Amino acid sequence: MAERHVPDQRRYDSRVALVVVDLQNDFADPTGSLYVRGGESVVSVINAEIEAARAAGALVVYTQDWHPASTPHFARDGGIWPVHCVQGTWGAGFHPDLVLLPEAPVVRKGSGGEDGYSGFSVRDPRSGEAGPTELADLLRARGVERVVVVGLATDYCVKETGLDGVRLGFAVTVRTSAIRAVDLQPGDGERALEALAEAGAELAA
Ligand code: VGL
Ligand code: ZN
Repeated sequence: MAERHVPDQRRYDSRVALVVVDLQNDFADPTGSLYVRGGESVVSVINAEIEAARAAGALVVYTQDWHPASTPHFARDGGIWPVHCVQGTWGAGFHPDLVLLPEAPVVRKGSGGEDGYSGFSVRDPRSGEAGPTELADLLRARGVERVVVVGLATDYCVKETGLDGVRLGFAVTVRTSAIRAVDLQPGDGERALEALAEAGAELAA
């Protein structure tokens, strides 16, 4: 059963940002190369959330997994994932039903061949070297104190974005009705939520 989702406009004001994680065809379309089961079903939930944020004057930011054609993130180049979200391809594009606010920033991660699980940082899978994306600066410049995280996938990019958000000093809310898990191992999604709660993120349906 899907959880009931109530877009709550009271959650949003100018110190809150809604971060929409990787609502891209390869994850959200059943024919996508790294389809996350139920991914398409969060789009309408997220659209309602975007509208609530917009109406309250909260910033909306979209992230995109944005890989080069060849990267050690992909199994064929030594990593673990099927080829997905290659820059400029259909799979990397936003799901066609997702509401895109024209003025909203888009943060692309992984474009230099790094793993980009978190919207806040990227990491070279070979050297382990990590570096920030523009997301934290962008939020701080606007006085954002809390991020509401929605999107795909619970056990990778949603989890790492939420954990990084906490580490960087933001209050973090994860909306559990607006996320779905890859679940490479059964229970990965549940364990991700436990890790987020343990780190201090708020879990809200
Ligand atoms: C993701 C696996 C590989 C995600 C990205 O967006 O959660 N998962 N790359
Ligand atoms: Zn990826």
